[in-house]
Amino acid sequence: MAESNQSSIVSQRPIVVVSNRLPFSFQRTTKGIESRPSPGGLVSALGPVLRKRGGTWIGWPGIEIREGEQISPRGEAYRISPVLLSDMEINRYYHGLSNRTLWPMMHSMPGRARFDHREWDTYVRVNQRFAEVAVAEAAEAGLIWVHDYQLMLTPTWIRQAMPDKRLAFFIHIPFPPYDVFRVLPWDRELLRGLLACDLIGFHVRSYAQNFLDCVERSLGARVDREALLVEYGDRTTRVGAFPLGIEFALFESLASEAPKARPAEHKTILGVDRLDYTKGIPERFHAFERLLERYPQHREKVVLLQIAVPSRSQVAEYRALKREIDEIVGNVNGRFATADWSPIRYLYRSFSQQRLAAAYRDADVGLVTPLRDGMNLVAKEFVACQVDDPGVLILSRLAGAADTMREALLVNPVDIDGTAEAIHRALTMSEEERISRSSALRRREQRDNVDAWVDSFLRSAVGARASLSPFTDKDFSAWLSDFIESYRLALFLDYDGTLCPLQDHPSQARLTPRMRRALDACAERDDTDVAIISGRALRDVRSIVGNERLSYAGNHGLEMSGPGMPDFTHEDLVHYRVRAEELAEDLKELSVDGAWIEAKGPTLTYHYRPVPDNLRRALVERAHEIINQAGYQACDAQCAVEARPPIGWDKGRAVLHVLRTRYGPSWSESIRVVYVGDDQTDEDAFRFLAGLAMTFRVGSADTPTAAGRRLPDVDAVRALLTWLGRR
Ligand code: ADQ
Repeated sequence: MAESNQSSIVSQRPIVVVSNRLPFSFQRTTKGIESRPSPGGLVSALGPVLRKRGGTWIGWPGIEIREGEQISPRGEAYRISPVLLSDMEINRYYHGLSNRTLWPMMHSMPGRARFDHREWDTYVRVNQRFAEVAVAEAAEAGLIWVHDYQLMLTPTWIRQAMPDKRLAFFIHIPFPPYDVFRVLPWDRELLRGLLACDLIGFHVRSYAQNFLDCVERSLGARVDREALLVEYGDRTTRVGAFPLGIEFALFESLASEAPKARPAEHKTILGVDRLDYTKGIPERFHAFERLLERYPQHREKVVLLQIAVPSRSQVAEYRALKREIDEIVGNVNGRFATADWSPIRYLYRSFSQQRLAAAYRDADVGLVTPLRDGMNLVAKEFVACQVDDPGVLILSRLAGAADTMREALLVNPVDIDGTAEAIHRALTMSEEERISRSSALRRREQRDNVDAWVDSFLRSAVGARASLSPFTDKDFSAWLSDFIESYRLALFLDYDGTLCPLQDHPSQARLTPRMRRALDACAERDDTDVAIISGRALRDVRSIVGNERLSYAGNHGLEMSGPGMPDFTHEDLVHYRVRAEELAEDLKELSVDGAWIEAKGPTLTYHYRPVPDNLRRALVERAHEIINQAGYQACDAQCAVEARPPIGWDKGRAVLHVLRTRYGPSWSESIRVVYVGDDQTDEDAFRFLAGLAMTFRVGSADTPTAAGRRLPDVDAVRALLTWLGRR
């Protein structure tokens, strides 16, 4: 089916939304559990989409749900599926790893972060649980849409269970630069989790660029900065900037309808925030204090009204912040207050949207000064509510919102003097200028409202699947030129899955003429030594490749032969030839449904590629049992279980043997090493060579790897060999 056809079908199908919290708050009453929709743009924007197409919203309900209790709100046209979490899980996954580690790290405040492996383990488990619930709900869905930093690993397991399902992610907070993100002990895991998606959305382009830097530098992924694409193994992920908007019409009408207060005796500067250290509340108070110092004409004429909604009070930093703010308010008021005027009015509580809208409308200045903020919706709500005499928005240039809200007075929130000047300018701004700025801001927010955001995200999420253009010489030059320079090159290549695609039967795996030419070109160079390192028997791999200039390692390096080194057979192998024959006998009971045994002298491989998926697990488990009982090591390979003698020898040890024999103990000073493989058994070599060589893992992005980079498929390996052959 054509891709565009497919995407229009996808776009009609139900959606599964996954977020930390459900879009309702629940309360246990005598009549059972009662629910109330949570206020907020995201809920009101996604609700109608879910109602129209059907679907499920998955999240943590925020209260303990007992066995058999129903929580789906009555009359709702979409399903609610709770993920139940214990107190311990909430503590470690939510208050811990999410709010004490990821929140400060993502806001580029590593000094506030703490790193605890137990919390990480719980984060992993809880993310997996969210994934399991999503998979159970998503059979019919055209899209699974996961939200925010609490669930960055969840896509991993969804992708494993549903390789073809459309899977998208939106990050509501900033994505920090590489130098900050890599401080996280689990940076690679988190990046890999996100890359299981087809689309990752950020508020602004610079966050997407930071993400591209991270996946390129930490994971060795290939990125296209123009097209905003990431290729990681066999998967391509699109990234993009989707600046979130608000329910503009709702705020505008709330502001128009709210009862008017009597004319104020003073001007009002308004701050509205969750009480969070990223919001820059102390800095804002200090800037206001500086204004009163510098411009005494504003004393007794201006009030700073700060509405702060309590937040995350389980976290010590937030309690400390509350104390700090109380103290600053006390100091400033103590210093400047007169008998009938206090400069700061500080309300520590939540406001209804109606009261909030009235406060926005009646303010002369909206003071939005976060130290870092993914977007910041308060700035947008303030703008939407300027229905009468418009107030002036002062906005931190460190908020995502500043990317588009250019007509605001932009400030650096840590520059106290600069912010004080901006407040003075706002308080004294002419009506004409206020109207010009406000109407430009309002027009944009009206157009780019939350519905437009949902539309554009969904269009991208179900649109045609993207892929990067094929590898060019430029890619390999960037990766390898500085590394190889003019050194001699030792090139190690796995065979099956690396030089030719995996086949049902190993005898069908042949080099294509183009691959053979690329390989021969490398082998013909005087400054390049090529070794094929395979799980096949030595004789087999040598005859199938058939180029005598190459070295060969068979049985994962237990036997080796090639120019420049004496033939090698591991000394313990003689003991295993007979035992391997006996093991082959024992395994015969598993030669069913097309599964078969490849005898390779001292080792053997049990192949189960032809076996139907649902029968594989039992066979593999039994194969492991039989192999282990026979005193061999059972190792999983691609649709196969290898039986290897437990003699502490693997591809890593074999590579080291070749390098030392051929080039001497100080080989790393005289040559450069490149290793390419696709298999679990190549991981031993990747680990051994970490920091010593350039390593590439071919194929699926799902399996973690110790290799420095990934290549999507055998064609990319051919492109690499072609480049190496003519470098
Ligand atoms: P938040 O950090 O919560 O959101 P923000 O975007 O400003 O920050 O949203 C706050 C919301 O809470 C606003 O809708 C506001 O009206 C409401 N609110 C604040 N104080 C309140 C009070 N006292 N009473 C009632 N309501 C109050 C995260 C990211 C942001 C990103 C959003 C959405 O940190 O950068 O913009 O998600 O993606």
